[in-house]
Amino acid sequence: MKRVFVSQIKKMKEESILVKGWIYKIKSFGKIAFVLLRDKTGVIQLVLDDEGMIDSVKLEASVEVKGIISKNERAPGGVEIQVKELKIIGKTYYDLLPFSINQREIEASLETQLDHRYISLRRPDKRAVFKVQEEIVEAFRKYLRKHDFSEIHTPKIIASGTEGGSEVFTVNYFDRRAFLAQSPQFYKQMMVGAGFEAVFEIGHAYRAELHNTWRHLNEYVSLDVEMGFIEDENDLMDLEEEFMKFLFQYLSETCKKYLEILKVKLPTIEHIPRVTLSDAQKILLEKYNKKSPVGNIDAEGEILFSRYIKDKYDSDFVFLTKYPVSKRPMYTMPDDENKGITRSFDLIYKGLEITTGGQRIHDYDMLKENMIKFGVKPNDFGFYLESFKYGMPPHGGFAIGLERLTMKLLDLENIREASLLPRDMSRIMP
Ligand code: AMO
Repeated sequence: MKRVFVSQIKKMKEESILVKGWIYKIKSFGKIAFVLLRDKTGVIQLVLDDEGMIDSVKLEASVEVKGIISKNERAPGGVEIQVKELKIIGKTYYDLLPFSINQREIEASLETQLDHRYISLRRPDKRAVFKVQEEIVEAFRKYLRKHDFSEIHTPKIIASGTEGGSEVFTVNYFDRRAFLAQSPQFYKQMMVGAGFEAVFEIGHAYRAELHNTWRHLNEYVSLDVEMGFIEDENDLMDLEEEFMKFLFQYLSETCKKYLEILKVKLPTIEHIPRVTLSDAQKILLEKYNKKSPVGNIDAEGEILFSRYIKDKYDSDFVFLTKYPVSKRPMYTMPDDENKGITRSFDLIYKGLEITTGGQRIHDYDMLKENMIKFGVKPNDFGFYLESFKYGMPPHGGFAIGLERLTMKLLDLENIREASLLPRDMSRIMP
């Protein structure tokens, strides 16, 4: 007999079927028991009327069940299975589950849930986060492929940091020191110059940041884009804005079931306002008496400014543009109309930075000079700099943090909830 998934049962007639899954809930009345079986597609009620069978079931054991579909208005979903045969195919070896997963909420801290990810993810709502995340990645790939971007896979063991600063993990590479990539930055630029013109990458990024916060991970998934032959950074913001519109539309079509489980309603995106950093700082000072650090906006400022944008433009998103040279990496294109300013931007979503991007310096001499200005030795980035000797076109790009985007989209409180197996300062297991 062929296995039937729970989501298929509703459309079937009252016939014999085989289902497989886990025991989710047991309500036993001695001679009869109502048992919920859960598979990856949903939950169905089983009716057991054999005492031996009833005694054999244990929460979260995996089972194979043969029975007959029966419509019953009082059953969850209006349908149940009258069980004829039940076989335990995955035994359990516990006295008590680490925490109960079949109640309205899990009564365990996030840390405990993460320690037992294999159990917490058995809950449909916890898994739904990653089903939505899967579709975010799919939308990213679909959108960019449709616009003729090439998907690339660049190395994560690299010879030098890309983003400046000391937030880089060191690894032993045979008899040499190497680093874990903070971003595919140099390689995505090289691949634009190598003739692909427009590329994207979905890959892991590593940051040795000493931040144990609700919005930082030490390993995250970066959705990277790089595009050649641009006019300026506005081309990049246009691209990201169009992608976001596509994404929200795509998710509302593909993730109905998961968004419902998570009680999330997605708005449609009309237009994402663009505000210069210095204007945003002025507004924060005037409206909220909020002082900002030089050349930046802190986390509180991002939240306040998002609130202002929401009130004024009814947008959850805002591009902050034109960051100062001092706050951007050495590869960022200066703005020739504004001394000390770059052609760069951040995208803030519901009070959190989810993207950094900008136009890059594409001229060899200018890049070399800028490296020296930034106090980095051009020789240390020889392979990168070399690639600019052969007609590198004007280009730029951006990167979206997948977990941050997921977290804000689904109104989660902590970025760890949007990471299958998060890596933070105190966690490298499971
Ligand atoms: P940046 O360093 O700003 O830019 O990173 C881009 C985006 O990646 C996400 N992100 C993180 N997410 C979780 N935990 C972290 N520790 C973390 N660090 C960064 C954020 C952030 O906006 N090379 C440039 C991008 C570019 O210009 O193309 C870069 O990496 O969502």
